[in-house]
Amino acid sequence: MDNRQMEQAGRALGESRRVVVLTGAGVSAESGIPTFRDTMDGLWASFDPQQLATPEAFARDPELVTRWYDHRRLGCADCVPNAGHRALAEAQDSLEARGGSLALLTQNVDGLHTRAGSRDVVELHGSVMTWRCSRTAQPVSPPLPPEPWPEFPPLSPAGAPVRPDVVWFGEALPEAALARSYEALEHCDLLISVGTSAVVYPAAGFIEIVASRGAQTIEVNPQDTPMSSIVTFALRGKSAELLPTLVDAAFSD
Ligand code: BJW
Repeated sequence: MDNRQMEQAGRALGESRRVVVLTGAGVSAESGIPTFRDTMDGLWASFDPQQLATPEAFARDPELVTRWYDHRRLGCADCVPNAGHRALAEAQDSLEARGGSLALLTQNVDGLHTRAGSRDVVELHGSVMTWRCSRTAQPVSPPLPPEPWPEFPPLSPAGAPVRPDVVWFGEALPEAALARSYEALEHCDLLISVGTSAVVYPAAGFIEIVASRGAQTIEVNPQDTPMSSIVTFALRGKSAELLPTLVDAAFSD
C-alpha cells in the first residue's frame, strides 16, 4: 500500500463535508461472505450466481433459486460486521459531529452495515433477510427464523412462491433508494467506492457521475476495476485493513 496515497486520501476525507460511500460485496469478504463473482463453495460450486440472480431463473426453477437464497440468508445471519463496516460507521459519526454527512449506499443484501452501526443505509439491491410474495408483493412477516424454510419454494398465503426482497438483473432498483442516491451524489464533495467490481449499473455509474462533476473519488479494492482510471486515489488492499487506516488518517487530530 502506497503510504502517500493513503495520506492524501485521508486528508481529502478529513476536509470533506458531504461524503458518499458506495459499497459492494468486497466490504463483507472479511466477514466470511463470498463476493458475488467468487466461485461458490460446496453444493453450489457448479452454479453461476449471474445465472441464478434473475427473474427468468426464478420463473424456471423457483425451488433452486429459493434454496440458494435461503442458504445465503442463513450464511449472512451467522456472520458479523468487520473492521471495514465499523470504520464506515465511525466516519459517519465523525462527519455528523462536525456538521457534515455521510450517505452510505450499498449494493449488498447482507444487512452488515446497519448491524455495524451505520444509519439510514440505502440498500440499492434490497435485502436477503426479507422476503415477499412473488404475486402480491406482500412482505412475509414475522421476520424469518434462523432456520431454513420447511419447503422449497416456500408458498405465500396467496399460494404463490415467495422470493427474497432483492433486485435481480433486469429489475428496477427501489425508487426511493435511487432518489436518495442521486440527491447525495449531486451534492457530495467526495465519493468512496469500496469492494465493488464496478460493472453493475446503475451503481457503477455513480462513480462516473461524481468524477464528471470534478469532485474527488477514492477506490478501495485489492484489484483494478473499470473505474480505477478515473478515480482520484486508488487504494489497493482489503477494506477491513484500509478503511480503519483511512478513517483514522482523516479524523484523528
Ligand atoms: C475486496 C475484497 C476485500 C474482494 N476488500 N474489496 C448500463 C450499461 C450496461 C448494462 C446496464 C446498464 N444499465 C442497466 C444495465 C443492465 C444491468 C447491468 O448492469 N448489467 C451489467 C452486468 C452489464 N443492470 C440491471 O439489470 C439493474 N437494473 C436496471 O438497471 O433496471 C432498469 C429498469 C428500469 C425500469 C424498469 C425495469 C428495469 C439491476 C441490477 C441488479 C443487480 N443485482 C445483483 C444481485 C442482487 C441479489 C443477490 O445478491 O443475489 O446485485 S447482481 C450482483 O452484482 C449483486 C451485487 O450487488 C452486484 C455488484 O457486485 P459487487 O458488489 O461489485 O460484487 P463483485 O463480486 O462483482 O465484486 C467484488 C469486488 O470486491 C471485486 O472488485 C474484488 O476485487 C473486491 N474485493 N475482496 C475490498 N477484502
